[in-house]
Amino acid sequence: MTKIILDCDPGHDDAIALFLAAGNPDIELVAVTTVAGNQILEKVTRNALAVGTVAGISGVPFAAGADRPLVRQIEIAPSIHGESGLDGPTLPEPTIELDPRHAVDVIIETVMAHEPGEITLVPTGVLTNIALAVRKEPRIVERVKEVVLMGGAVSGGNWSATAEFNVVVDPEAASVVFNAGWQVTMVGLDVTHKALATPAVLSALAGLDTRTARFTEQMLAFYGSTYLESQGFASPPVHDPVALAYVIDPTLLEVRRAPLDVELTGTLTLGMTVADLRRPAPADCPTAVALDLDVDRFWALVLDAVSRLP
Ligand code: PIR
Ligand code: CA
Repeated sequence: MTKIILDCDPGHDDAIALFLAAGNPDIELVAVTTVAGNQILEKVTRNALAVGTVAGISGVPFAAGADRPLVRQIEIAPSIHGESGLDGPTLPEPTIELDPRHAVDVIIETVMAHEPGEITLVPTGVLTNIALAVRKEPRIVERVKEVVLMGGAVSGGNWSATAEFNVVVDPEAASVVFNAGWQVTMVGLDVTHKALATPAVLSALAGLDTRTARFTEQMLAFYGSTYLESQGFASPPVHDPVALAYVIDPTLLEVRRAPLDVELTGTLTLGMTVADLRRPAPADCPTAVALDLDVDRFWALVLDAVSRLP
């Protein structure tokens, strides 16, 4: 069993990551924290509670975190995720109650209450909460097992020509996370753009007669239409569960250790993630980047998790 904290901004693909966490038998979800990103904090937090309710999650703290980046203006992505941040399905009235603590305190308290090497952080949104947690309690750095995040890209971008949304919206936070000294694996667009919800995936989903599967179908119908319209994808990339899939089964991804940093002063390249792949990484290099994905086994894992949920 791997214990994870999912720090997210649901978000259609964050919701599917939450389903994977809830339905996979090898993952123990110990906390869900939210951060402003795909939509404002209030909306993504509401969505997290509703999605957790669909999945039948109970006994897991859900806590709201940062409502804006460390330094920059907030940016949101309604062109992809809609006005609610999770347009498409009808959201149930949440039965999960929001934890009164700040997400940053939930992250710190959860990590410090577990043994060293027990908790894996899986950020699937902007990295503000994680950076704040490192600054508030630096001892989490050596206590966390590893950080496996969805964000960045070895090559290209989606929010600009050179930058990915989760990194460029709060690049200073990404800098803190990449340079903290803990093990960081960046699962970026290079691999998540292969995790496409194709017609074959949609029909497999349609074969699972559960409310979570129907909810997922409704999400993907909306998310597919916005991805087609705004980025010309025939099938939408389902980014966030790929990071968690790596935690569940590292053989699903090809990952290479490499020095990694983020551009904080560029004009055309603000938020660009730079991995140095020129030569084998030094032995003590704590960062790694994902380069390839076993697409069929990834979807089998996601569908299996969804099939186990209500
Ligand atoms: C996806 C996202 C933001 C913008 C676009 N265009 C597409 C969200 C996803 O939730 C994912 O975590 C990450 N940010 C992909 O860039
Ligand atoms: Ca996300």
